[in-house]
Amino acid sequence: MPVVKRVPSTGLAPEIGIVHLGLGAFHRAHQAVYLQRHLNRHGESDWGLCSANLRSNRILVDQLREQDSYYHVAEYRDREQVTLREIGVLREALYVGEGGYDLELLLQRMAAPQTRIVTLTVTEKGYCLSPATGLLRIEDPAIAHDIAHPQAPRTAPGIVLEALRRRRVAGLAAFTVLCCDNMPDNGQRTRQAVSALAALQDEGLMQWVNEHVAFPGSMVDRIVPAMDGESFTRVEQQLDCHDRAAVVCETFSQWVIEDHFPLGRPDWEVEGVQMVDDVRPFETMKLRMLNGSHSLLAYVGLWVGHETVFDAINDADLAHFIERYMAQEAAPTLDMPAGIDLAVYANDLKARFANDSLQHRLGQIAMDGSQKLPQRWLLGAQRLLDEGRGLACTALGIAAWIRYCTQPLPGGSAHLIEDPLSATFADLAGRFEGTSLVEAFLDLDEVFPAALSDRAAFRDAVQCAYDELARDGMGRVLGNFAALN
Ligand code: CS2
Repeated sequence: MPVVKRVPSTGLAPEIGIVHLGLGAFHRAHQAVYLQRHLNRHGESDWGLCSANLRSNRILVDQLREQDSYYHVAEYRDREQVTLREIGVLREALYVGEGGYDLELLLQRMAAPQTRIVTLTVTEKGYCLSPATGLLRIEDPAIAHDIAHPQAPRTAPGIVLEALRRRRVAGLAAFTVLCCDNMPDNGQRTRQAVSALAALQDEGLMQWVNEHVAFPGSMVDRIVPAMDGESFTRVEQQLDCHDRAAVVCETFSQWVIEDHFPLGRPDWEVEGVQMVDDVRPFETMKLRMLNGSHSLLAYVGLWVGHETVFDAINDADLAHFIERYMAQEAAPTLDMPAGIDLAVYANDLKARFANDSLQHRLGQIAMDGSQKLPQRWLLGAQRLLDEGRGLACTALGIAAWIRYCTQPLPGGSAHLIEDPLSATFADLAGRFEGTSLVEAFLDLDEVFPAALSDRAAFRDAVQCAYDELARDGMGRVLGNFAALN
């Protein structure tokens, strides 16, 4: 049994100062924890939190309401040490999924004078932007709905915009919009989504958004696996805590934020948040080193029969492959401020992946690949090619992803492809195979920017990796990498 350190929620945050969109496990274990620490330190705070679930999981919201919005975060350093944190800063949980339910309440909260910040964790696809170009997908039915019904929005950009419209009409200053999703230049991407939608609804509103709304970027990092039956049992038995809204995560946590909050913000820096002028180097580092490795572990690891990140990183050949990817295909594409040592960062990441108390499923990471790969692998790959470097690990990852999206795993039954492009993948799998299947995937302009897919060296590398996989199988291909040095 681990040694459990308990940290109760102390203090009171009667007023809602921050509204959050995307009440998932990540938000509960990241932004809410920083706010809770702020509250515990101050005793009283006007930065109480209201969080809304925009899609699935009405059950979570009901559960939180039953618990007065209190819940626990179990931060596992390893199997021996865990901190159990009580979160009381969440004042209200709302559900805005199918049927709308609390939409009006959410919009009222966002438009209230005391709300000064709106944060978001709605996943990459929640912004309705093309992953390759970052432009608003106006053909997306949910966006089409929001254009036709601006006051009853369904998408995150639509909800933010409607709340801003109400503030403008009421003569209130705009809240600051803080994106906490894993996208490059995420503040600008969010601005792009909201502003492009405004342009299609109301020109005057678009100008007001462009002039008055701050969209600082941020880099968020904490490994927070989705909760499953086993994690709930562990919380209940090991920690003696009955809480159906609990979350399990690692001890590590990082938040780097661009310091641009016209209506003020909590003094987050005291809790270790890095407030910076430009978050982009940090975001790019995390996306290519951590998330890029995660996606490789997922598509390659599932292929050889692993289920969790822990299993995959304990496979010596796969660990070697990831080290090689980080050192030769991710780190060389990064321009970091002085003082950041990428070799140390890479080692720390490997140690985090090897945390034996997290059941972080590779299948969870493999979801939504079309939305993730551009920023994790493809932008870096362009730079590798520009500089005449090799991209064998990245090419193998892409080949493994194509196979994952179109064929059952070796020895396994067909798996569910959870991805906004899953119907397209099924269509391509039905019409093509082998070389022409790879060609068809590389022609998906939503995923592969033309600047990359037009390059013969890139296409050849992916074709070659795909052929090698078909011929030799993943185990042997990984073995070949391991033999390289
Ligand atoms: C993961 C991330 O699911 C995924 O794609 O790579 O959720 C990852 O665990 C977080 O970004 C870590 O901060």
